[in-house]
Order: sequence, then C-alpha cells, then structure tokens
Amino acid sequence: MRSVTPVLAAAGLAVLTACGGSDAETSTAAPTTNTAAATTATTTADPGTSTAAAASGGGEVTAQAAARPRTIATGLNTPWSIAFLPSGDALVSERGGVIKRVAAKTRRVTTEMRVPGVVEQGESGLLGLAVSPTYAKDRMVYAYLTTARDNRIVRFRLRGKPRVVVSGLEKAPIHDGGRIAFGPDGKLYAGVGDAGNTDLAQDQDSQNGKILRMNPSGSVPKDNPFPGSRVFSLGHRNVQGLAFDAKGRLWASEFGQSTRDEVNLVEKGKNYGWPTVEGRGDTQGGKFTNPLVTWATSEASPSGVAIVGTHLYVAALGGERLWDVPLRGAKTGRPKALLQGRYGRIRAATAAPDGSLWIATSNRDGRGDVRSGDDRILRLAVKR
Ligand SMILES: [Ca+2]
Repeated sequence: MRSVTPVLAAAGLAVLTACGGSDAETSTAAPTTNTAAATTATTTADPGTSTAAAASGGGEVTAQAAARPRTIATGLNTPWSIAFLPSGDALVSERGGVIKRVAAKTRRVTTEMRVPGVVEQGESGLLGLAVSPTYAKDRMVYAYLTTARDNRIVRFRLRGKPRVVVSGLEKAPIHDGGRIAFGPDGKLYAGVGDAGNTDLAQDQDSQNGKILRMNPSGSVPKDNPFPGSRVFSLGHRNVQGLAFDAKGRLWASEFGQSTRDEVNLVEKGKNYGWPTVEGRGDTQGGKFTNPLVTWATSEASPSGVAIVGTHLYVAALGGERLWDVPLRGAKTGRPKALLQGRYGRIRAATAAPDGSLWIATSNRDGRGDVRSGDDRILRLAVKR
C-alpha cells in the first residue's frame, strides 16, 4: 500500500477499506507490536501493565510512568483537542462539533457552544483548537473543522459567529490533519492532511499534505519560505500533532501509511518526503528530510503532541499508549511507552498551565473499544 494509485487515492473510502488494518488511525494493530517495540524503542510499562512490561522485557519504571494519571473528565464523545484559556479553564473540542469547557477549579464540564457548519465524517469534523496568544485583548479562539464543502480554519469569540481564516482545504473521510498551534512568533501553524490524495503532498500549489504558517487573519506572512504561499513545509501525509519547544523549534507527529509513523523536527521550506518516502529513506541528495523518530504504525498512529520541559509526549491512537520522547536540543533520545493498553486510544496531549500534561482518549471515534466513562481526559504529573 506504499504507492497508492491516484484513482484509488481519490476515492477516500476505498482507501480506508483497502488499507484495512494498516490505515493510520485504526486500532487494528499488526500482530508484531512487541517485537517491533523491542527493536525500535525500550517500551517502559506503566505500573499495572505488568503484561506489557514482561512482553517488552523492560522492568524500568520512569518518574513519568510512575505518575498516576487522574481522571479530569468522563463521558466525552471523541474529544480531539484541548486548549487552555488564560483563566485556566480548558476548552475541549468534540469531533461532532461541540466545544466543552472544563472549569479550572471545580473541573465541572459544561457545553460551551456548538460550532455551526461542522460535518463529521470518518476522521473529519471539529478537530484542532487554539487560543489566541493575545486572548486577553481579542478573545479569539481558532478551530480547524470540516464543513460540507471543505476543511477550514475559523476563529470566533466563544458563543459568537465564526469567521473564516482559511477555507478550501481538501477534505476526505481520511487524512484530514487538523492540528493547529500558535508559534512563539505569533503565527498560526496548521497540519493539513493529504485528504487521501497522495499527489497533493508534493504539489506546491496545494495546501494539502503540508504544514501551513499564516498570520492570525489567515494572510501569508512575508517571511514564509514560498512567496505568496501559506506552505511552511511539504511532503506530509497526515500531521495531527504540533508543538513548539522552549527554543521555538517545531515538532510534529505524522501518520505513516503502513510501515512507519514519524516525529519530525519541522523547518521552514523543507520537504518531508511523502509519498516518495515513508519513515526514513533516501533523501535524494538532501531533497527530503528524514524523521528523527519512527515507530511501526501498530505502535503509534500518532495524533496530538505536547512538550513539557524537555520531553515530547505523543498521543498514540492505534498504539494505545503515550510515547515519551526525550528532547536533547534538536535531537531526540530513546522513546519510552507510557500507559500502554491502559486507556485505549489516545488522541490529544496538551501541556497544562500548572506544568502537568492533559491527555484525551478517543475510544468513541468508531475505531476503539468503548470503556466505561469514555471518552475521558486524564491529568498526568510529569517531570518538567
Ligand atoms: Ca516523512
């Protein structure tokens, strides 16, 4: 399934069916998880997952793993993104189109608003949220969502009318990207999937299969790598995780197709290889940039990412775990698996204002085993 013909790629649902267990968001893991884990990363089990520890041969329990997760909220339906307001309240997008609010002090969950025009189909719907870095002044919240026509980014005041930031991104039942994040430069970054059309990732005129960089209004910053274009980096399949480290470097997770998922250090104007290269491969003399971390798709299927201190946390859907990737400047250390098999599919990971990490499960997204209380948000005390 590495090279998909354009005809097949154009029919998103056909790809979904054809890929079967190898599609990135699916939880149908290949039966090689533990073997693959042993060869690529030391899988450190969370306390209580003794089977996982035994299977991976690892007995080491890190400070991160030892931190017992606390449930913050239950009964959510496919939460996709968590974003904190300056007050400490958290906004949570549910893929069907609702934004919930988790109160900072009481942790009471209330429905904040329904975002108009959202059409949830397959992997698409109401996806990423971002709070304006100048929220105190403008009170703007940004959302990446799917409508009947397209994927788009809108902004609004809570309970107010959304206005378009960017529209016309191709949508599909799969590979819709959807993560948005403000950089320390005040620009808005967005992971846009290839919408099942692999050719778009290398097409400089398409905004699909890219990471975009834009002004908060949606206009193109003058210092973008390609004049007049929001494209910041290209050659991406489906980026659903974006986070900036303390030095302003951009880290992104990316779903592979059938072999390797990726964590990339994303730099202006670079080409990350899809669909020519999945995982690490021939850079063709530097034309392509290789990922710093890869996993078998059964171990990860990575969605949201968050940085706390010098660790990148990667929420894994199909892998049903949280990956802890130590960051050493622009390099990465050996990843450790946390919470493996404990909570099912994990979609979102967000650094909370108190230095903890909040994650959200995604067991009600149509591909998980729904457990009592799903979907839930958990808080983890992690090393800073
Ligand atoms: Ca790549």
